[in-house]
Amino acid sequence: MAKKNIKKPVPVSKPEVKEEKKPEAVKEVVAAKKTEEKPEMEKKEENVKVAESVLKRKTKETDITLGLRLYGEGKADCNTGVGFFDHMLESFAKHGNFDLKIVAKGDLNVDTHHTVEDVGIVLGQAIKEALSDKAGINRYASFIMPMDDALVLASIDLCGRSYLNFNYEFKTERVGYFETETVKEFFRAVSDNAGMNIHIKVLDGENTHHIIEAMFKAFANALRISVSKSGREGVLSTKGTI
Ligand SMILES: [Mn+2]
Repeated sequence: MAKKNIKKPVPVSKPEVKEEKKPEAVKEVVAAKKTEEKPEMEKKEENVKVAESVLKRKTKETDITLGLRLYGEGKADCNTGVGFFDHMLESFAKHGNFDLKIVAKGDLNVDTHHTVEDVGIVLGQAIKEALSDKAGINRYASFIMPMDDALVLASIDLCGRSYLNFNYEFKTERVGYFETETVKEFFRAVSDNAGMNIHIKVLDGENTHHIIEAMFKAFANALRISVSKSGREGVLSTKGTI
């Protein structure tokens, strides 16, 4: 790890989480969306119209409220107190066409680890809950995301079992005051809690910001495709359940 690349940590003891972002607001956002008509979606599969969840998780380290709509419009409002992480989560929502609202108050006076990992835990739980019985979806998807110098593959299987294949070592320790080693912890937490295989491979790239952003966008696109309707009936498994 090249020392010269390590920026001095920006003081993070006062994360700027806006006061008006109360937990109830997430419910209001999702509840409001329920009233918006999506006729062609609602006619098809039961799991499409309920493919959303609102979760709250509080520990001594973090307090997180998260609302997710899998078949959304790419709208996001993420306030974790870590600017680069908010940027990644909003990219994830935009490119996955999800609606995502997150208010996370973590122990940023320690570091960004707990906040990033715990948002991954709650996002994984929300994906699992929103997917319901997984009937009629593609289940698998792979996506190769170019972003300037970066080229990143994400391949996922919503199989109900967790597995993470992520062996990329970042050349820089931080982007802003986001710690790059937490990217792997984020995807591990999503995999564990959604019950999802996630493979992420960096095929090329120099710039750490680009590489991480390409990871989130590749993952978003793979998830968007895997939760999309396959046109086939039932669950895609010889076991009859996933
Ligand atoms: Mn960017």
